[in-house]
Amino acid sequence: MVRVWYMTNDIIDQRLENHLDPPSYLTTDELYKSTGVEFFLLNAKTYDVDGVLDKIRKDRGYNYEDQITCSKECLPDYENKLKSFFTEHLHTDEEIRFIVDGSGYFDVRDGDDRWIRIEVVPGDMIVIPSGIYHRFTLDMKNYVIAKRYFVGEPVWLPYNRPSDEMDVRKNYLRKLSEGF
Ligand code: KMT
Ligand code: NI
Repeated sequence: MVRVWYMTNDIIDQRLENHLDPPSYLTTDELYKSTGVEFFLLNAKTYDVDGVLDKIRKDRGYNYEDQITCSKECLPDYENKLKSFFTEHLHTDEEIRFIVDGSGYFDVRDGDDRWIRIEVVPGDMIVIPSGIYHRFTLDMKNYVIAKRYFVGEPVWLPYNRPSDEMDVRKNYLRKLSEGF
């Protein structure tokens, strides 16, 4: 079961869960309604043969795929990359990740600017809409392998907050106000 919760603003270690006191969880439906983030639960053992991932890729036109390993040993420029992943930013396109090993946390802002933390584990596919402020961190295991998808030529460029003047941000806020 995917776990999604509101975060405390008092972060001592970004790799911990950082719950409110008491913890306050959301369902994936509530997550979608308050952020537009989509979530698919796939089978981590059979995804390459069961056709579910293939169907999502075809339906959504994800014609680009690669794989990223985030660990001290495997990710070039590890410290700086992790710092930029955790710096609040947005993109001009969706950020689509399918977790195949390890785990981590995607944090997204809701319409009231509260941080929502989404735990990702093998079999989880997350689609973060263009124009939403977000960030990513590893957890205490310091290890994740994710497949990345894209429509067309990939653009991974982050635009750090504030980027409120960008059309993609304005479009996101319009969709949020219309309920997606
Ligand atoms: C990103 O863009 O934040 C990442 O690719 C993080 C690693 S994928 C879980
Ligand atoms: Ni990003």
